[in-house]
Amino acid sequence: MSETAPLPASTAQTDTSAPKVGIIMGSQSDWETMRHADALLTDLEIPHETLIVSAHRTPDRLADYAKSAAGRGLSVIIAGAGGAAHLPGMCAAWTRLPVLGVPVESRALKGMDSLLSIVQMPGGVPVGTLAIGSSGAKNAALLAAAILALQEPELAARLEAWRALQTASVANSPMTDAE
Ligand code: RP5
Repeated sequence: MSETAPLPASTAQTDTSAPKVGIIMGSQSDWETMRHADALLTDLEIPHETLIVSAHRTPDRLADYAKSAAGRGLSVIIAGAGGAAHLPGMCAAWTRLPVLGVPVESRALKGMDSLLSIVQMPGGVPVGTLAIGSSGAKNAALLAAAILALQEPELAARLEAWRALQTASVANSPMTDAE
């Protein structure tokens, strides 16, 4: 997994309107995974922001971010981290907003450590845990879109169109190597 993919400037907003979804990640090295959530939210025209926020290295930044998120107008937070991945859970501890956790694939344990760190929350502090890696990041964005679409008919239409395109892209039968 590349650790050199460029991350937009911290606190960068990818839309000029107020962000509705916050994508946070524990390290620059998580961007290669989390960029898939960023790309999908951009495709669906959902205002969002991307930041590096580490539960361990920048705990005050995490507390400030999570505590202010609802007041700033965010509706959903997507939090991706790897290894001892406490970011989604600690974020959920500081906010009532839905938090979607993405386990980043770690080098040592292939993301099993990340997954188990995120999924096994105590009752009372929920984190919606996605799959390990880029599929999880992509699906976190789709879930965030589905949550927002409950209140936004135009977004619901864009989400349905995205799904219809995906369905149409699946071939009826596999191609052989010769084709
Ligand atoms: C976690 O530690 C991050 O979310 C990242 O997945 C992992 C490794 O971070 P780096 O050492 O690459 O910065 O906090």
